[in-house]
Amino acid sequence: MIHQLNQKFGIADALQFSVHSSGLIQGVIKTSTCSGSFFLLGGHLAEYQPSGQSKPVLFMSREAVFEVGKPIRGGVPICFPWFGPKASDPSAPAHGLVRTELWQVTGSKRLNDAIVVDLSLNTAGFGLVYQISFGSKLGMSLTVSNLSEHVKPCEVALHTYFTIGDVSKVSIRGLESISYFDKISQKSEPASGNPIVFTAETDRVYSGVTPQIALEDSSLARTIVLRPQNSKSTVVWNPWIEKSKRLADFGDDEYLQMCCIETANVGQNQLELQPAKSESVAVEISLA
Ligand code: TA6
Repeated sequence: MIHQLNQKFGIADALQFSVHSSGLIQGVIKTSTCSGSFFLLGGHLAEYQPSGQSKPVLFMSREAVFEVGKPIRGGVPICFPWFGPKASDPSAPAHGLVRTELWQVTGSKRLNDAIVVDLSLNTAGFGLVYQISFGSKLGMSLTVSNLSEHVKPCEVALHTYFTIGDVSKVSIRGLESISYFDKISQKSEPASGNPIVFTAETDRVYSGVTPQIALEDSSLARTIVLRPQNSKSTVVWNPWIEKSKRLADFGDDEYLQMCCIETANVGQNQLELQPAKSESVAVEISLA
C-alpha cells in the first residue's frame, strides 16, 4: 500500500507516504517552505509548520489517540455531515462520520512553493473532495457533493486547532461585528465590538461573513491570519480548565497552549444540497 502510494502520489524530496508509529498511513511533507503531515484516517491534516517558525501552527494534543475509527485531538478534524451532536440521533458520533473514515488519495502536485494533495471520500450519499496546499501558506478547500436524488441538508466545519504560546496573551480580531450563539450559556449574543480574549471555557458559533480573522499571539510574537471563503459560520473554542480534565485525549493543562477557530457552515447556515449539486468551504492560513 505504501509502495503504491509513493509510486503514484509521492513527490521526490517533498511528499512521502509512510506508516505512522500508531500504524496509521500518513503523508509527510518536507520542503524549503514548510513541513506538514496528514493521515488517510479522516483526511486529517495533522501538522503544519512554515519554515522559520519555532512552533507549529497547528496544535496536536500530547494525549491524542491515533486509531482507526477514533477522532484525532488536534490538527484539523473535518466535521461532516453534522456538527456537534446529531440532533436526530444522540447515539451518533459527535461531529459526523467523515473524521473517522478512511479517505483515498486522488492527487498530488507541486504548485508554486506548495505541495498540493487531493483526498476524497464517498459516504452517506455525499461525495467529498478535500484539497490541502502545504506551502508558505496553508490552504484547505473542501467540496461536498450530493450524490443522491433527494435534497440533503448538511453541516460542515474545518475544526482547526491552533498552537498558541499562552492563552492569557492572545486575542482574536475579525469577529467583533458579528453576533454569536454562546454554547456555554446557550444564549444568542449581539456583536461584542471587541476582540475575543479567553478567560473561561469559550464555545461560540459566530454567524456572519468575515474576510479575515487574526489570532494575535504576543507570547509567540506572531499573528496567524485566516482568510475564509464560502464560510458563514466561525466557531471559536477553548475548553478551559474543567472541560480539559474531562477530555481523555487532551492534557489537563493543554488549554493554555491552544484554541480552535473553525471555518464552517453550521446551524442556521447549514447547507441544503440539491441533487447533483456541490458546495465548497475553504480557508487560507498564513503568518502576518
Ligand atoms: O467546536 C467546538 C466543539 O463543538 C466543542 O463543543 C467541543 O465539543 C469540541 O467541538 C470538540 O469536540 P470533540 O467531539 O472533537 O471532542
